[in-house]
Amino acid sequence: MGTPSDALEVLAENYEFIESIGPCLGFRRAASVLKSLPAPLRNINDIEGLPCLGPETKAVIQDIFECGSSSKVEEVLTDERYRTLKIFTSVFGVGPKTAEKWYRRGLRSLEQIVSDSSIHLNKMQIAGFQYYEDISKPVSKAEAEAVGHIIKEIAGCFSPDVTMTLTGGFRRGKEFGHDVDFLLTVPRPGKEDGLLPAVIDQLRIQGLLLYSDFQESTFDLSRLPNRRFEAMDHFQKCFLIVKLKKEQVVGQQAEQRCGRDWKAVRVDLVAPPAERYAFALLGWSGSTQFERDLRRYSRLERNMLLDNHALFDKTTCFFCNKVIHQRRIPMARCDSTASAMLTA
Ligand code: DCP
Ligand code: MG
Repeated sequence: MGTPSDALEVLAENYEFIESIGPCLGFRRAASVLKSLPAPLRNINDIEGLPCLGPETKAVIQDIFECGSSSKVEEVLTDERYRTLKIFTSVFGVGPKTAEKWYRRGLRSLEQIVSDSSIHLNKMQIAGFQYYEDISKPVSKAEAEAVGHIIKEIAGCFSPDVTMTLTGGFRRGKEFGHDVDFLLTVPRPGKEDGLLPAVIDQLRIQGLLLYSDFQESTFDLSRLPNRRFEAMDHFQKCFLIVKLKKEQVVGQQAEQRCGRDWKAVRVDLVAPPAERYAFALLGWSGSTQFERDLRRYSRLERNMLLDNHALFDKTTCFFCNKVIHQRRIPMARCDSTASAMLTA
């Protein structure tokens, strides 16, 4: 089963599949606490004084130390529904809701899905199945860097002063990831709008584009912050599958696959305006749990709102710096700014 944090991740995922968000987040947070320890737990006494570990979590860890595994976790791992949803959600473009729908129709394997003509797959899911063998395998750091060289070269032709950063798990020092995330921008305001379309076009011309889902920017600072936190930011972005040739990877880590000399790799590109780059970089560096805790800390401890676009001080107007006396919605703007915006 692996480590106690792996066990807690299994329980979190199972709760995610049944859309039970509270327990899901509780187990995820506990797993993060264990992962952040300087050394692995050696016995049950090591958890004394650790934050965010509730009684259920403690019971799971205790079972692991006393019996070698947790019966609660074993039960989940052998549960047909959990196992099936885990397989279905491993396909790019398939979330828990779709997986659940397929499960309810009695489907249990990926083969059954692709051979069932009554199932309508969207463009993303078709690509997910088409390149499943490659994109369900981890991407190595060398592969991520090789993708980075290709994108940087193309983006550099669009604008020589492009800034590009490898984000996500690789920025946190991970050796493997499920995809490769990059942030790109150019200094001249507005010019970033043309950046991702140019990169996508050039990848297509070079025969390296296997799939692309481009999303226009809906970023408008005057409409932020939102009252409800949104998982996705409003910057221009694209979700891609690119062809990475074996010879492009330093050390040739990509072994020959089925006689092919390339591997399909999932790549996310995000292009915020240069003046928003720092916030976007913070938001895309992760981990998801760290981002969640950072936003929570901003809100509860600092009376501020943090998202991928900005840090809003709830006590002063974000636009003119005047003190806001009354807590109002939308927050972070004073009455005069709010009415100026309404009449604009
Ligand atoms: N992110 C977030 N909230 C989400 C999804 C993502 O804050 N709901 C942020 C944190 C992630 C980053 O975006 O670290 C990149 O998303 P990925 O899903 O690619 O996650 P990682 O790169 O961390 O993991 P992996 O190594 O599996 O790609
Ligand atoms: Mg990633």
